[in-house]
Amino acid sequence: MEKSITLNEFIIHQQAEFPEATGNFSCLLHHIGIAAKKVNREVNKAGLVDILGRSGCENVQGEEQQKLDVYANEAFMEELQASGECCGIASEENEDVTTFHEGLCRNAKYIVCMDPLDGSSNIDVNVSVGTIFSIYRRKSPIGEAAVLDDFLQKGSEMVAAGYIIYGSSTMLVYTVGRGVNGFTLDPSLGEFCLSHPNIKTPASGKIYSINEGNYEKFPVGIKKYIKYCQEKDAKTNRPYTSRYIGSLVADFHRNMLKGGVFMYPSTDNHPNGKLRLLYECNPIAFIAEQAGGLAFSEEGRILDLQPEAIHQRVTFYAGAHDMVMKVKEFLNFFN
Ligand code: AHM
Ligand code: MG
Repeated sequence: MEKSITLNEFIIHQQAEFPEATGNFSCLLHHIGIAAKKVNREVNKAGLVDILGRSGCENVQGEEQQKLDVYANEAFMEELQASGECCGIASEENEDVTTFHEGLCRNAKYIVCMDPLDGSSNIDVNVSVGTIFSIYRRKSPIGEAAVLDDFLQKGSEMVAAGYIIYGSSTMLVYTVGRGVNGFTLDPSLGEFCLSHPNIKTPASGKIYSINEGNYEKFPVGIKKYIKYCQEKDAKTNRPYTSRYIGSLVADFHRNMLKGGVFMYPSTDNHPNGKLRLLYECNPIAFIAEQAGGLAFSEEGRILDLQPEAIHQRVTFYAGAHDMVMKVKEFLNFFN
């Protein structure tokens, strides 16, 4: 039987390709893998132990039970700190950044931005959710507390980005800027195994993903693009198929593998779009580009945007190269 490559083996091989690598970064990724397994365990038993949205209840040990998004936040925060390589975390769950610069983390040089459980409203109805993360090198001196500017780096400065999808199977997908690789959790081994090496997204596809309930408030170019997707045209293989889960990781992941475009434009409730630049759009954009696709907002290429705040929102269009270019064409022409 062919032996599968585990995430840890892959990380070590990848590290060997960088002669300057010290192993610190590999250690950080290793701990992200552990946190992912912990969250996976809780997501999988969510229906059984009734911890869905029940913050405030007690479990059999008399401990307070937590909502899954709170649990995921703590699991990732703990593991990142335990790695000793992370000096600061910006999380969707925390208003302010958290910094570590003493003890184990005194030499830490990495910053992590994360959404520990994205799409968590989907948990109650057994729909896929995800974790999204991005990793940067700190700008401030090692040994001191990380500062806001460490977190407000452009996406193009990212060292690595990834997501975990807790779906029909659990997958960890990440990039260090040398293509995208996907690992599926083998529950019998308790290991992430390389299942999707060097993922490349098709240049075009048939899927468009957008919450059409917000149609009235979309920019004119997006309204026209939606009509374009629905029109019949044999040459361009239209009409396209509409698919929208409402879980960014799941929607993006499907589109990346099959070919499609994900869109979250400005709406009435969210004039700048709903998704957050630091820990949703930037990491997904890095992966999209590394898979051969594109990601931009109405202000330009996502990875070129200068962040101004930790929880900043931006409009988001990501996926297959030709489809994203077409969306851009519609936006430029009509708006
Ligand atoms: P969350 O971070 O509060 O879970 O929200 C982010 C989610 C994304 O996963 C998804 O793409 C989007 O919100 C769906 O929003 P909507 O329900 O407005 O279509
Ligand atoms: Mg989110």
